[in-house]
Amino acid sequence: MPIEETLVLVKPDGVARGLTGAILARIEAKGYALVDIRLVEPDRETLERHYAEHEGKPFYEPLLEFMMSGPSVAIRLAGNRVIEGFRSLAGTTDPTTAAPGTVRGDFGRDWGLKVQQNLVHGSDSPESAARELEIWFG
Ligand code: DAT
Ligand code: MG
Repeated sequence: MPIEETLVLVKPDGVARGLTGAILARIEAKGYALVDIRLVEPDRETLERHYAEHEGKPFYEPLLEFMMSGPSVAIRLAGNRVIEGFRSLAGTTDPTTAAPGTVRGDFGRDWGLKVQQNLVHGSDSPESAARELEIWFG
């Protein structure tokens, strides 16, 4: 059983809406281990590194602005195949159509929604996880 680590962010909308606890409850119920957790207020440079793969895309600037709109919670999370497992728990990127039972499907609001307001981030590969954990936890 490959024990992995991944980076999870509860994004500014999740923190502002008071959903951090509900999201952590799902993570803990799944059995994942919290290795480290902290409240973060990233500067633009940190976010440019984190979202480097999306530079130049139409949603890039609004995404960075949104991520600087308030604090996030950064979590170093460990577990068996946790990289893929957390993304399954999070649901697909657009909350409008994310499956019920997922964080984005259950908590993503249908009204006034922007795709970037999808509550959580999870690394998408072992390479991304290593890179992102270095950015957020050093
Ligand atoms: P994910 O967060 O599911 O890994 P991603 O890496 O493709 O998705 O995109 C990063 C974030 O950018 C995503 O959480 C929300 C935002 N985003 C992605 N596609 C978007 C789009 N078409 N319009 C607006 N925001 C988008
Ligand atoms: Mg991604």
